[in-house]
Amino acid sequence: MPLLPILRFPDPRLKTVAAPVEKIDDSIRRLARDMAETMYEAPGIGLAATQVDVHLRVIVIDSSETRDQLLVLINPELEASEGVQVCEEGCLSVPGIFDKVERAQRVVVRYLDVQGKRQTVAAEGLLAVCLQHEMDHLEGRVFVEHLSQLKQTRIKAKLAKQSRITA
Ligand code: GNR
Ligand code: NI
Repeated sequence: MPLLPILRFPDPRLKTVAAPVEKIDDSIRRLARDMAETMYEAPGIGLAATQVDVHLRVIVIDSSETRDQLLVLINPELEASEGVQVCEEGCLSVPGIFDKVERAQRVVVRYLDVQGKRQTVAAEGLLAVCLQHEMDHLEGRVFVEHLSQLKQTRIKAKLAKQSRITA
């Protein structure tokens, strides 16, 4: 199975708002499989289709220590959220950059699984952070956009310098 190339911030394609999946067929299941493989290989704890330049509402997440709790969420919707937590976040689209972001402590998310069955996940802590981080990607938002303009400018400069070195 192919690994998918991941878009890097500030690629304007990361700003695309993803469209709902209309029909969960083999092409969607293949996309989810390829995204999961790409996430595990990276390694990361989540990946949104937006990051692999597919603008459909599909997310894969595995925030378990054992890397055996894959969640595939299609058309996820935030049903409830409460509390506040601050977590140091990173993003596969913003390599080498980590900073604190404020998020809800607990969320309830409704979604369709790869069989098209309605599911609900209630999460707190890191899984709740990851769900919010991935749902942001589907709205065209990257975590650094929660930071100050000054930090965003510095991050763009640092990433531009990195890509000159690695080019
Ligand atoms: O791998 C990832 N780690 C992470 C750590 C803290 C908060 C969020 C994340 S998600 C990130 C993978 C990614 O970029 N998903 O979009
Ligand atoms: Ni990310």
